[in-house]
Amino acid sequence: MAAETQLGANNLEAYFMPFTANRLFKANPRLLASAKGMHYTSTDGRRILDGTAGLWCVNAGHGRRRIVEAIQAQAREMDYAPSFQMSHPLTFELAARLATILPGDLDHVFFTNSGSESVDTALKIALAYHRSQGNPGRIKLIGRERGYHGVGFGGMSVGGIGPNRQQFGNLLGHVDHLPHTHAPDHNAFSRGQPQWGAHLADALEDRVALHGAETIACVIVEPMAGSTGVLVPPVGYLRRLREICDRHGIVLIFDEVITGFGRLGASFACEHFGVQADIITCAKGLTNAAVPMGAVAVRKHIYDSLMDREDSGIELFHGYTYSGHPLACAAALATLEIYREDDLFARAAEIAPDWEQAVHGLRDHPHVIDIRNIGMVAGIELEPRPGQPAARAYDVFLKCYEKGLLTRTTGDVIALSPPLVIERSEIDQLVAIIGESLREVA
Ligand code: PXG
Ligand code: PLP
Repeated sequence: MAAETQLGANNLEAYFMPFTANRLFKANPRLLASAKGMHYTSTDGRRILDGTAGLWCVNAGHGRRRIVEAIQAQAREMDYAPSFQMSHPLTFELAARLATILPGDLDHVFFTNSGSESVDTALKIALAYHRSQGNPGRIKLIGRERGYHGVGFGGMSVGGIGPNRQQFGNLLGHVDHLPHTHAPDHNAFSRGQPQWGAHLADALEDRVALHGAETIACVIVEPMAGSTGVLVPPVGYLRRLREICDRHGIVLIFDEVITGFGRLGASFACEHFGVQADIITCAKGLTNAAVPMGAVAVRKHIYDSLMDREDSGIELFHGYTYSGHPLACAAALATLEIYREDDLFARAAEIAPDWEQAVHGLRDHPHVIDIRNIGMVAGIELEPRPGQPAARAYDVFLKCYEKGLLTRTTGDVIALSPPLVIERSEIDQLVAIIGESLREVA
């Protein structure tokens, strides 16, 4: 055990950081102390513009009083209620509220604590659904290259980011992947959805021909792939996936952990693209990230199929200690109120054209080889430094942070997703800092 003198925030050793270069970070730590609106304040007292809504999750901006007070009041009233064979009123209220904004007949909501748990839950519901339909042979899960579906074994297996899988080796079986949709030769510097690439969805027909539809449970995709570096779906691509799934009785899952709650300028990507998924996963913006929470919404026919049985036993052998945690429900209900009162999804749609214009203004800056955008998301791809993939973008991230802007990089892509409350002047400031940083890095 470490000596007592080593305890405290100055000893960085004990904490094993997630998805972080631990040794590099601990040699030069970046610690945030407080947050309000569009800004963080670091422990060294600097004000930092939040260009990433935390990790794509603080959609309504930081420190919203209504959410803080809802959490405080709930903590005083009841800390926890068991989630199995018991519940509390807020879970039902929240599910019903969500059903009113969820597209189509996505009317039933299962609660989790994160996007990763939502993904594993959605995959399990798809499998259980087919079984309830008398199709126990439908067990294959189809993901997509470059997909990110969190870090559980299910999400990792259907995911398509090499390093996230390769370190672990032991993945789920019966998984296949569609090709990714990134096509810079055709689509570089597209504004919004690229025109070329709807036919890439036809790879699903090839998978059906290969495996047989009667073996395939579901297809899971991010409607817009975020973590891999902002890949916007080509016009017509998602609709074509939907058609092929319909033709073959395959459950279509949209992983809306990033795209949910206004990020694209609509409640969900389903609504934005006019394509109905059978199951959607969400998390992040559900509580404005104030308390961890995720959710899985399923269409009526899936829920009904699971409920339609003779016995009176448990219909789904799945759940979490903290499914529908009271503090998370209180935070989510307050968050949904803010989204409605501020009409925040519409606001995102309204400022998205200015956002697009501003980020594409970086086109002629050094190192830039592509800029992609949709809603309040942008990806700026840099030419990698020879032999040092991701190093240049990481240096831009560090420069921006020094200059008071939080960005996120993945490979050589700078990914931007500010809170939806960002002002036009702040968009200008954000773009100016990135521009300066691009000029200063080698
Ligand atoms: N699915 C999708 C589409 C996601 O984007 C998850 C699942 C997993 O959610 P949890 O809550 O278990 O982390 C995500 C999460 C980044 C970044 O900067 C993206 C995520 C998380 C952290 C960082 O790209 N996405
Ligand atoms: N591991 C053990 C030993 C447990 O008892 C439980 C839950 O009771 C879990 C894991 C799962 O934890 P959670 O429900 O928080 O996901």
